[in-house]
Amino acid sequence: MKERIWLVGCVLLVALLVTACGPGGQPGGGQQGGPGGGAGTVTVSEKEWTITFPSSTIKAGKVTFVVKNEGAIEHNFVIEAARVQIDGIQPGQSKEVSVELKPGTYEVVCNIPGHSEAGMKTTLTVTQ
Ligand SMILES: [Cu+2]
Repeated sequence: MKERIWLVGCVLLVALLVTACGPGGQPGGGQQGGPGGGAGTVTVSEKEWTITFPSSTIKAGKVTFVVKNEGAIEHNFVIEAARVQIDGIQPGQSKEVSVELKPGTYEVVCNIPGHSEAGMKTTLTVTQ
């Protein structure tokens, strides 16, 4: 009987966590498609030591990156080939940048010394 209560408790907890995330909690769906093509808004998560995109492939055109620092220290968001640079994103803070992306492969990094080497480096593929 005791185990059963535990089980119910766990199920409730999971349900609660899922609900807490709510709509939009799950970053992107990949099908946001803003006006005039493009990927619309793409929410990027940064923390030690990863940069996470909802999808490693997005559509060319106008895109707004909303970069959220979910880590404990400051991070930057840099896509050199697209002339994108956001400096000084503090823990818990979000900053955004809009850019027109052409098809290609872009390297995305946090350019604070040591961070990309530690893993804050990823590749974004932009398709036609
Ligand atoms: Cu960093």
